[in-house]
Amino acid sequence: PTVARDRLRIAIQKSGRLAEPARALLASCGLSWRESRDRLFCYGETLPVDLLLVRDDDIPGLIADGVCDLGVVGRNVLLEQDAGRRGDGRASAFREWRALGFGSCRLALAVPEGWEWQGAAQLAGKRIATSYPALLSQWLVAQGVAADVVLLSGSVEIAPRLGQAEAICDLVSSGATLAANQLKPVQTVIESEAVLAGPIGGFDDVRGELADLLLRRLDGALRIRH
Ligand code: PRT
Ligand code: ZN
Repeated sequence: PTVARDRLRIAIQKSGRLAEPARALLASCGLSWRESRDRLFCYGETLPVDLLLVRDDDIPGLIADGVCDLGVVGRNVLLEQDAGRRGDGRASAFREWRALGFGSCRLALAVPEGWEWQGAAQLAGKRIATSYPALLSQWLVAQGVAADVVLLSGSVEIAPRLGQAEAICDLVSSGATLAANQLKPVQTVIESEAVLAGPIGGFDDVRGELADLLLRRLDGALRIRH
């Protein structure tokens, strides 16, 4: 996709945890939009910076395909999809440009409360349920542990009770969901928060200047918040 474009297109989550904070942060950078009737596309008014409202899981691929220039997504999603691509022998096609300071959580291994945790070796030969197979597999390789990764797209925390797995690897913020399922976090795989994601390189048309302007304003807005 080498078509020169004169507007910047940013993908954000349509609904969910990151939707409102992402929009509010971009608005605090002086952006405003006119919403389309289908509410999937918001046309930039104060600056030529448009929004595309999508599922968070689609954001890295939209950047890789050049459909969107930038995106706001959890680092957990970005790293998982990057690890998945590289596992398939493909090159990296997106990276983290800025950490945004909201949507904090961690991808953690959790085991039944009754286990006396002695370290990663305890997971050898066990089944671990997760929605993050590439990051979990990478972590297991780094630990030198052979375990079975059971891929579930949701409700990972009930897998041990259902007998689908002995342990899980899932996002944790307050820890209430783990506790409600008699599980305890024992190891952090990655620390996550919402990030501004973009291509590996930059843009070679006017989008480069728009992105620079946005980054300057974003850095100012992030400094004020912290
Ligand atoms: O519809 P779409 O696909 O866009 O949304 P989604 O349902 O996939 O994502 P969403 O909105 O749930 O989460 C978006 C992003 O928010 C994630 O990718 C993370 O980067 C971030 N985030 C921050 C979290 C959490 N905190 C979090 N707690 N995402 C999910 N959770 C889950 C967690 O897995 C647990 O099951 O929330 C549950 C409650 O957590 P506790 O520990 O507070 O009980
Ligand atoms: Zn999602």
